[in-house]
Amino acid sequence: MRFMLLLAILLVSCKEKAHTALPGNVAEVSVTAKGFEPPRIDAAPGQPITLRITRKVAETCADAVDVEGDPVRHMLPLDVPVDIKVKAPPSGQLAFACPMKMVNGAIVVVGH
Ligand SMILES: [Cu+2]
Repeated sequence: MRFMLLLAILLVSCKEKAHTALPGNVAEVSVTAKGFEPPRIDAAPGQPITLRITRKVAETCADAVDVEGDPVRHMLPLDVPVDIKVKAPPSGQLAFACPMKMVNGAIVVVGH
């Protein structure tokens, strides 16, 4: 399980696209057929962030999202924005994923 998580984090880290600025600390994320878009959100250390996730496709296993360190599974109804308040870690990243951990995303801490 740990290995899978590490693998997922590595896969996410390797994607260089879709760095997102965070006006108002709201990060808009869509669930599309490709997964979380963008899959990676850049953040400052300890930055409070509202993840606003909207599922845009009916056919996806990402009809819910688990955030690392958060015991609550957040359901994602179709076309309804769901706000999840999180805090960026001091360094590294905060991963989020569908319940089966097949669709992955992360808040990645950059800069100091
Ligand atoms: Cu899944």
